[in-house]
Amino acid sequence: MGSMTETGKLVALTIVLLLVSFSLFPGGPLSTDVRADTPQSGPVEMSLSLAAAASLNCLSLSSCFVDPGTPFTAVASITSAPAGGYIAYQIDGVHPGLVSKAVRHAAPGVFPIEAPTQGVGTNAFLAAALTGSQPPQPVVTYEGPLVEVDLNCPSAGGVFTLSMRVEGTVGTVVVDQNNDPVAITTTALDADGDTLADKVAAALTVNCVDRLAVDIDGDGCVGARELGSDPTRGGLRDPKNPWDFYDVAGMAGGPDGIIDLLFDILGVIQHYSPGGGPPYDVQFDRGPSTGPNFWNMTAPDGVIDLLTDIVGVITQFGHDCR
Ligand SMILES: [Ca+2]
Ligand SMILES: [Ca+2]
Ligand SMILES: [Ca+2]
Repeated sequence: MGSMTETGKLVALTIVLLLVSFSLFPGGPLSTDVRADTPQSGPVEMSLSLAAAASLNCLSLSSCFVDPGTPFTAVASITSAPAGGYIAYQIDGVHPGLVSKAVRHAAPGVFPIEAPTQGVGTNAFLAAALTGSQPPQPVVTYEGPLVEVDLNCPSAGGVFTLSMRVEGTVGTVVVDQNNDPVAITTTALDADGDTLADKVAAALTVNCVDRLAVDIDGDGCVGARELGSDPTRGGLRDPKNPWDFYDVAGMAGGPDGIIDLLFDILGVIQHYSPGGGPPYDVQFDRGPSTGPNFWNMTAPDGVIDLLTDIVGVITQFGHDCR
């Protein structure tokens, strides 16, 4: 709690107990590439996202890639305010292995009474603010970024985890307004030393690796290949589109990095299902191309037909990312 006053602490704790359900969402004016999950239905939701000037790719709900040696910003936001509004926030986060360069309040116009941010230069941060200095504090329904933390991917690379936490007494279960239980089961995590255990409420993995050297979308082609100009080597594709390299598991084989007749083309043909019934199998399905090339295909659309799927895999015959 650091320098928060006792009154502020109580208010902040109350709000923290409300804000125990977290999600990822594309938020904040800094965001250049973030990943969203399915919007939650609860009255109070928080999110954790990344922003960067360049070299940021987020492809799963909880994993992003940043080039080694480049800066990025973690953004903690409120995405759904309580219906009755609120008067304070507290964000508690950890990022082991990454040292913060700055911790900022992101909504000073809404929360002018700011507790000094804590943790700059360490592996954790704590930030809290109020809408007013004395009761009755103005009640707000603000939704958007609350706290920003500047970090840097080490030149040597590595994989790091950002987490937001809530606190509670061991043995209790905190229930948020969605009735999502958050069990407080350990005192092993108590970064601020207040004897209240810390429960990891949400985490986001940051992969500090060269995105050109890895297969970010998991389709079998590394980024450098997908951005190349030779389609037979995996080029003229999108390193973030997992559906644009039609390598499947036909004839009981697995995806093998090359699109051939026996496994891939025949595999799709054998699952021909223009109506979506048997022998439909989603792994052989693709959605229509978005261009400019036929193989720039989209997510499975529920049918395996001639003009999209079979033609789609045939146009990629011989394309090789091995
Ligand atoms: Ca791709
Ligand atoms: Ca194959
Ligand atoms: Ca299809």
